[in-house]
Amino acid sequence: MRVFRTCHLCEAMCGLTLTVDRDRVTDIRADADDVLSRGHICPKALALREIHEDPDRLRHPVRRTGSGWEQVTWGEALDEAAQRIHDLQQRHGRHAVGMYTGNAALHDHGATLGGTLFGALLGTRNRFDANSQDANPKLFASLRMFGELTSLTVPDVDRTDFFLILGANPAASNGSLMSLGDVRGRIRGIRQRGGRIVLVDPRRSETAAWADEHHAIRPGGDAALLAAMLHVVFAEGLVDERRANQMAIGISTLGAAVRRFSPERVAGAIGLDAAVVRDLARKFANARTAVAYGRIGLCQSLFGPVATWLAEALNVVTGNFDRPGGSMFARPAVDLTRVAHMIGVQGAGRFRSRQRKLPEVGGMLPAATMAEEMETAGAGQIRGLVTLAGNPVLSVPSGERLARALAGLDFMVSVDIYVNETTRHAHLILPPASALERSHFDVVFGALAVRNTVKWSPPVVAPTMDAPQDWDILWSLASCIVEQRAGGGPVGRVARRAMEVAKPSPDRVLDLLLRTGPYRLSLKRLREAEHGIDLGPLVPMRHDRVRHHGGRVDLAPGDLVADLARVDAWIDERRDAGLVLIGRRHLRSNNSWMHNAPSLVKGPDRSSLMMNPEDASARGLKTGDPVRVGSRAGAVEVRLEVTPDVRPGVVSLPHGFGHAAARDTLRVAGAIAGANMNAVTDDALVEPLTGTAVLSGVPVSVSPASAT
Ligand SMILES: Nc1nc2c(c(=O)[nH]1)N[C@H]1C(S)=C(S)[C@@H](COP(=O)(O)OP(=O)(O)OC[C@H]3O[C@@H](n4cnc5c(=O)[nH]c(N)nc54)[C@H](O)[C@@H]3O)O[C@H]1N2
Ligand SMILES: Nc1nc2c(c(=O)[nH]1)N[C@H]1C(S)=C(S)[C@@H](COP(=O)(O)OP(=O)(O)OC[C@H]3O[C@@H](n4cnc5c(=O)[nH]c(N)nc54)[C@H](O)[C@@H]3O)O[C@H]1N2
Ligand code: SF4
Ligand SMILES: [Mo]
Repeated sequence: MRVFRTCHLCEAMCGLTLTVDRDRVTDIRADADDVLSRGHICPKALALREIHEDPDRLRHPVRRTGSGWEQVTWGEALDEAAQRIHDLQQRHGRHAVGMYTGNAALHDHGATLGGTLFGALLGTRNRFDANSQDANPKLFASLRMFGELTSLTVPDVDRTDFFLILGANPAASNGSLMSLGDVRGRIRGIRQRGGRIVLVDPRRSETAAWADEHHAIRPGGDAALLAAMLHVVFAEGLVDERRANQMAIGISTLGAAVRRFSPERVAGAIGLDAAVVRDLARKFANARTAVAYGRIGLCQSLFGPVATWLAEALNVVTGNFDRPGGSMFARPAVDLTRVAHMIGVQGAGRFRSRQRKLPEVGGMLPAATMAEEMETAGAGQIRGLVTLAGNPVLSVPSGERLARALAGLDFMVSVDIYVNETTRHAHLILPPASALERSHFDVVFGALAVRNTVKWSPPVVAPTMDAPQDWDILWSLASCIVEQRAGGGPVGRVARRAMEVAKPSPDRVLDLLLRTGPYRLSLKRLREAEHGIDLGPLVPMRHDRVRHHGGRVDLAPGDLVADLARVDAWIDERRDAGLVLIGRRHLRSNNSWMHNAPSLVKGPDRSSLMMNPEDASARGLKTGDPVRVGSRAGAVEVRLEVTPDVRPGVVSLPHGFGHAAARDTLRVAGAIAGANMNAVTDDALVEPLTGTAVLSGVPVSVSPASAT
């Protein structure tokens, strides 16, 4: 039997054809007829089968004992978890229980909706998610510029003549906050049409091979670069006055704010020649259409929101906003913003964390403050934690400190498929059934696609009896907590029963969202379209997506303009010859959790520290040497890889490694181990407007491992 399905592993949403023989997946290949991916696929898709069959993947709930893990029934596990959560909230207030939701929850509509509803039921202010290591600067810039947190632009890759990519490596990541499907075909298509691709990245990444130009910027330099490009655009009369005035307010304030950032002034700090900056600004402004797109490298820098704002401002003032070939909004089949409003994801800064007073974004506090909120006694201290589809020990800065804080919690429960570096600290783990046993729909990434398409996928193999999905687990746990809140006993049991009876399926909810969405579709229609439905190229959406100032973009939000003062200080800073650490991704890896798939980890070690030959010879180091990478927060030992691909002064490590602590329960990953980059990144380093962790540009020292 053949089943067509969208891959749920990353944002590209590739269409797959799976062959199934009596509930065994026997083959996985690209679906050439998929409306978005058109036959593209990457090596990770094959790992879907390995994860499905992985003997280390949990098949039943487990409880931690003094010597290991014991199997418990679903009834026992849910009752115990609910009781412990309820007790902590009763004794210490509702904020005493925290929740962390990870990236994997975004790739399943049941977990996305279930996680949000469950978080709301907990009623705690201490909710965290992966976005504070990821997209919050983009969300914040959208809130300020468009008046809406979830109005996220995507580059119109299919029609642009000039694609400026800053701090993204789609050749490895397959695209982020731009779902491309056919990543390579779509991006390389730009040059085939005679367009240009310019990459700005401290490392000559895999994407550099697709680009016409690569500029190795100093980490953190993008805000200054973009301000200088805007300086040139204003100074040389390259503003598209007609379109800019029609679309935006604050143009002259922006022009005045960037006046002090001449290319000559920023050149030394960003490590690029003034002539290069000038030339780039002119080419961008003079291109028939152009789009500046910034991602992780910008969002994880010291200046995430400012850099993101300036990139979008460049699109707007050059007339490249909300028009084909420029920066546009998707028109997805499910209106993400409406869903976000329904579940309370809208503002920022409405409340702050207890200790460091860091702001929430979309109802979530920065995860960089989790450890201190657990360690610091007093009202509001986090004593219990729920994790859902996340691995913060490997994904949040100062990961080792966080691991120690987790070990000190009164109670922790994880909804996860593995006993890993994070969940090993849980008292109970509640595992959902295999992802191939559930239907699939991309609520989030459908709203970020570079072409409007929609697809629903059926389960690949029949759901196992008694094996709940994330949605079911969260709903059941919520029902048990409601039972406790109603005082247990007969009243409690009735309350629980009522909730269980009322439980809709995620697909029921989806059907409703589709029917009330902009295309008035239904689940039935999607079931019939097994390769998806093409809804056409991106269309102008400004009047719907820009929700303030009569549909006009604010080009000069007060707090972002004010934050340019930090960019000034950064430019004028005296720099020593020290090193800064940046991250990287590899096509065969996916954050922290796919190293247990044998086909993905075979081959060379991909967890090395990359260093420029200049820096290596200054330290007497060579490829293969074990080295110690250290910062204020911590140190790890890794193997060195000397390469001219990173610029001098910069070293690069991938995140998501460091599996030694879980080697008994993740046997494949444990054998390759690698080091946890986030043992070196520092939870004290956050961007002030959003509290987003600064994971790129972290000051480090590197020395021979034997010297320590
Ligand atoms: N230094 C550094 N740190 C980073 C980054 C970086 O670039 N550099 N990137 C950041 C970014 S962008 C992100 S998104 C985060 C990601 O970090 P997190 O979201 O914290 O974690 P992931 O590594 O994605 O781990 C996903 C977890 O979900 C589990 N899982 C997988 N499938 C399922 C499922 O179907 N259901 C459930 N319940 N669990 C499942 C896995 O076992 C794993 O525990 O990392 C961030 N951290
Ligand atoms: N194969 C694979 N695919 C993935 C993931 C994965 O782990 N593996 N993770 C998924 C997730 S959760 C996300 S969020 C996306 C992220 O997708 P991308 O945003 O494409 O992320 P990266 O591949 O980490 O590329 C970031 C690039 O920024 C560069 N950089 C670092 N600092 C700076 C800086 O200061 N300025 C500039 N200009 N560049 C800088 C780095 O060298 C790196 O090449 O990928 C997703 N897709
Ligand atoms: S690119 Fe992403 S969506 Fe496509 S097959 Fe690979 S992991 Fe799956
Ligand atoms: Mo991410």
